[in-house]
Amino acid sequence: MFSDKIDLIGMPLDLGVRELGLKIGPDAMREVGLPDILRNLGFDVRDLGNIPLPSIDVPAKESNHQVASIAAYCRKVAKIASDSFARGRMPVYLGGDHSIAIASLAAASAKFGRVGCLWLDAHPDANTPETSPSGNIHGMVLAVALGIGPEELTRVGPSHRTLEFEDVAVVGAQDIDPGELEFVERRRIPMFTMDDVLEQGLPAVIDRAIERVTAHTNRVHVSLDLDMLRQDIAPGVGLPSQCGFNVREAMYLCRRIAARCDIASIDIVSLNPVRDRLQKTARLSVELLVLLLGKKYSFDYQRYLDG
Ligand SMILES: [Mn+2]
Repeated sequence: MFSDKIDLIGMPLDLGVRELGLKIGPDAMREVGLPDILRNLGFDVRDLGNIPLPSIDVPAKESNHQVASIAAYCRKVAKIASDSFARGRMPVYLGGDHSIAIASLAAASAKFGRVGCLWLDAHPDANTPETSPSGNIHGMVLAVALGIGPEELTRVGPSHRTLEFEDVAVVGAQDIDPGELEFVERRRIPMFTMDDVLEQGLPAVIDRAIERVTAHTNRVHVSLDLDMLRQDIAPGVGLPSQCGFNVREAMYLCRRIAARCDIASIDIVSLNPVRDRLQKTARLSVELLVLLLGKKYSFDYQRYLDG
């Protein structure tokens, strides 16, 4: 891990999908105690709060305006994160929709040069404006990071792309649009679906993904979309799925990444408290984040200790 000094950066961004509830995702993670949990585990934590969204009033379907707003917002957050890096601190981004990764990848590559990226997600987010069935930016973010997509977004980072094709791996994909499949196949991006996980086993899959993202890079950015989880354990996301990772698998995945990657920064995205039940998803997201940081925390065990 890059540093045990953590900067929590709330990004209540919902312009990439316009889904009611995403805006309060970062606060839901704070609500279950994230900053103090990390402090009690020995981390030096600064909570930079929620970075305010640009005030806009744009109809949901006018995606051009969303592109400009998302680009401006991500540029602003990337600057804040660059300051964190300059102070030797590791940014942890709390979303918000997956568009926040445009900011985090821009900041990581500005700091470390060539970075790898583990895209842990039920969706490869590899659409372009031409292929996207919904037109939602959150489904185009990985393509944008690879330099393909609306120019305003691909130019948020230090160059026209923040990732090289050979430095990316998608893990946990299950809902893949035809255009996305063509995108990842044509560019030979390893995409490990849940079927691959079933057939090859999770340890083999994650190790191959880690090998790929560490081979030519200085650091790894981990972008965790909570919709990679099964809906019964993580109902609080926009697009829940029945076939995602269970708790045991997700925890193994995070532990393995922590043990084998030199992590630059982490996104936790798609937490939607409006759809959550009894803060289940918020709690699990905190437990997974702690594992990615190389420690362990269990809400159940803590409750037992507290009597
Ligand atoms: Mn995603």
